[in-house]
Amino acid sequence: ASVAASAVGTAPRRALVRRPARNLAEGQLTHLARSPIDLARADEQWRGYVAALAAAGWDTIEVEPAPHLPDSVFIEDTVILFGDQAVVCSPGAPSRRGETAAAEAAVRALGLTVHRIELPGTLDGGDVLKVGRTVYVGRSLRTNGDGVRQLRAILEPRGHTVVPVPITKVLHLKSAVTALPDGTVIGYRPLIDDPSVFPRFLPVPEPEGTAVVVLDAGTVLMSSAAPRSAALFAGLGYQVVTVDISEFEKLEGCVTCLSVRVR
Ligand code: CIR
Repeated sequence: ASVAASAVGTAPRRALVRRPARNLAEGQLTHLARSPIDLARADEQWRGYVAALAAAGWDTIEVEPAPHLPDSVFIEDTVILFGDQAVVCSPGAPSRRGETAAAEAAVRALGLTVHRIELPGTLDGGDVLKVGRTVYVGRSLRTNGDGVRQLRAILEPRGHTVVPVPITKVLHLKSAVTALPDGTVIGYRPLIDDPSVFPRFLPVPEPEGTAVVVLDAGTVLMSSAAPRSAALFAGLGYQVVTVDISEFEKLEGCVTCLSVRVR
């Protein structure tokens, strides 16, 4: 019924989400110092994020909550979708390995074909950025060479090109770069080892401005912590929806981490 829905025809647009764990405050930290988490505020911010997806025409599917897995809200890391193919990830952090079973059950319930990255291969969904048929994969602390090799073996026969990208300054590839609807890769230059791997790269002025969720061809969702980046995208003709996700940013999460879009 919305303008956004008409932009992509009549196909239902769905996104997986997972509500925050009760021990969210114990989530993994790699580059940031621990600061107190307000759980009530995190719950409220998560509801705001889900409401923003819904307002843009996305039906959200809630994966079974995991109240004792602190990082389970960051569902993006557990499964990657390529059309009707799902790749269940192999989390690089041992504390996160219990998160994948429910994500796998959710994508099976959607009728998708399921592939799996297996140990000793590790791969976090936050390291995977799709731009057209190109799949950039962060070679990070979480994703190892075996994980990249397994993903390549799944995707290359299906017409995707897997391009590994060394990442040393942030947790995941998508903590440093994401892409606008037209495929331009955006990122905060100091967080990126080598932006020349991306054919079209646009630097943004704030670290929280690196992450956008494409809601439709003309609309992006991003953190309210990056107003100058929001102004940059608006100036390029995009509609920008912002959400406050400060409690998740304290745990090195960003807007992309909180959902998996089914497309
Ligand atoms: C972690 O360290 O695994 C979580 N505290 C944050 C995960 C963020 N996910 C993402 O960037 N895709």
